[in-house]
Amino acid sequence: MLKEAIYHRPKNEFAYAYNENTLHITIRTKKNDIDSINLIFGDPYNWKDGSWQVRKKSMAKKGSDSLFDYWFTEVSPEFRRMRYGFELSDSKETVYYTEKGYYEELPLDDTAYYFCFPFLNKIDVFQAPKWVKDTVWYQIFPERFANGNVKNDPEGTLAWGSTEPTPINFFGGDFEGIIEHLDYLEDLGISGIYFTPIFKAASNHKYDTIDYFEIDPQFGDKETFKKLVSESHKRGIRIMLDAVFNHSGYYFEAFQDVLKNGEKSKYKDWFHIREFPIQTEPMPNYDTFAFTPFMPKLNTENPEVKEYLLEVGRYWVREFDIDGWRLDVANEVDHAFWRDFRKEVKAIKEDVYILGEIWHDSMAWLQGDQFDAVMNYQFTSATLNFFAKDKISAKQFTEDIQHVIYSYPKNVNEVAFNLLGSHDTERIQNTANFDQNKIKQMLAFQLSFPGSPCIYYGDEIGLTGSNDPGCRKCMVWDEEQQDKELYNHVKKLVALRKNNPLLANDGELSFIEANDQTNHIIYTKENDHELLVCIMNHSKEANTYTVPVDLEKGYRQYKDLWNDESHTLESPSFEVNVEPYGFRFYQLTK
Ligand code: ARE
Ligand code: CA
Repeated sequence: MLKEAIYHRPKNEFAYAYNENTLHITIRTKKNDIDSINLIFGDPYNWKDGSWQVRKKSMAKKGSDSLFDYWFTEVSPEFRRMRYGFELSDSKETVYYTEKGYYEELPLDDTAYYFCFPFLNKIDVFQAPKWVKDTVWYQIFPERFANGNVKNDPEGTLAWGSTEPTPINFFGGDFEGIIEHLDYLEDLGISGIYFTPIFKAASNHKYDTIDYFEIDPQFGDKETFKKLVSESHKRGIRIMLDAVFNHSGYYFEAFQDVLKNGEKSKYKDWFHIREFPIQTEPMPNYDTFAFTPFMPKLNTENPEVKEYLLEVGRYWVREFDIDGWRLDVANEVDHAFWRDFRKEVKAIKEDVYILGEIWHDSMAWLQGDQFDAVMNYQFTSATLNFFAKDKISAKQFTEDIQHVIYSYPKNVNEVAFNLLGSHDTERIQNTANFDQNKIKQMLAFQLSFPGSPCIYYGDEIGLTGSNDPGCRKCMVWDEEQQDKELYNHVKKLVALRKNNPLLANDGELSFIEANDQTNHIIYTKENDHELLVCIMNHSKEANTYTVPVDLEKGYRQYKDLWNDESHTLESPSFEVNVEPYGFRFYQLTK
């Protein structure tokens, strides 16, 4: 038993309240090292004859990444509090692991030995808006989706799609264009739109805000935006805006005032200015986003700045009824700011979704007091590495993706913003080297995975493009030039996910096969009456798989959800032949 590899902490993804009365407990051990684990637990105040009263519950090996196994169980302590330890056994020994270390015998004379979940306070339970787990997002970069009104086009606007996007060119996309195409989005079946910034700014991407309370005139006015929100809501589509609070734009009034009045400016503490006079070249002498002089970092610790930005957060929710905020460069803004931000916007609309843009481990922001989710680029990279780039094998993929899952609590994973690409990354077409079968299979994976998936505008019709700015091409509306087959594929996946909760967030996910010879994976999701079996054949050969079924659970039927074919189960397994880069979803019922 490799004790050094065993890890548990009574916090974060290892011990958390899943809901008002259930605790989830996870312990990590070296892969394939331990045979069984029991959770030993009790109420801290429950003593009898000088001995602490405990119970035992076996833990299940939930999954593994490349180095570790993860063991899991859930408990609903009667008085919402618990002390606990672990009984671990391999072929040679059984030991007890507690907060104070390892013991050969269970110490029952003092609860101070044990891990402590002091009390399950309802207010501390991580709670994201309920609608998010049933949402399929669509990301729109407003400058490039559709031009519905040439009168608001910025000077020098180019003909739609006439040339490649550059960091500075404009094509005139706007709200009227988006409203005209809401029926298209409704037909696709999506239920939320994430817009990159729409507030007044100088660039085509609008991440350099000039005025947080104004819509950029190239997109339209506030009335048109209201109409966009209400027309979307009518179609069951929620709206999320991008909040760029880490930095302002160069032409933001407060920064302009500092440029003009230097140390005398009443806004001098709104930014992080290292010395006066301010210089932008060759290097800015104030903090910025990356080293971009036209994006001065805002001092969110300054109460005036804080109040100003909190009002921005409240204003667009209160006056325009938006449903979510995506927070730009969220990890470079202080935690205290985000805690207040959450309170303020949720006080106006309880079920606003707060999504941070963080590309790295984000547990620190996902404890219930700050964000509901982060843009899950960890999911993105594992998924692209396997399905699009062929950079990793089947086994490595299932280990990498499980690593992502076991980094977070389950209620966090249910609302994770799972994307394959965005305005900051290469298009999936390019990443997959334009292989349509691989792309279709990858989309099938994304839309059968827990979380809240997002489709980047145009991916559904085969839009191409390399990294920023290449990935920001004008949407193609000429149907002759759209990949209709891909569109129908995405549409069908979205509908299937909506109609089969197991394809979304219902049930327990397990990876049951990952084979490097045949390069296939099989994963399942199961609730108390149904089992979903997903098979992905990521190889150039057709392959036949034998799917084992536990007949004792009473499964008697299986249905191919994609091809809509039902079969009766006669033996404890069934055989499936899957074409190269094909996939299957089987629903097993009793
Ligand atoms: C422009 C040029 C780029 C150039 C860049 C360098 O277009 O080609 O590389 O300048 O200065 C916005 C615009 C961009 C613009 C940028 C700066 O959309 O077009 O780029 O402003 O003017 C990190 C951050 C993450 C950030 C990405 C871009 O952590 O927050 O970098 N993403 C947001 C938005 C962007 C936006 C900004 C921030 C600024 O989504 O669109 O850019 O408001 C690794 C790292 C990550 C890193 C990621 C991507 O995985 O771990 O931390 O993200 O790569 O680089
Ligand atoms: Ca326009």
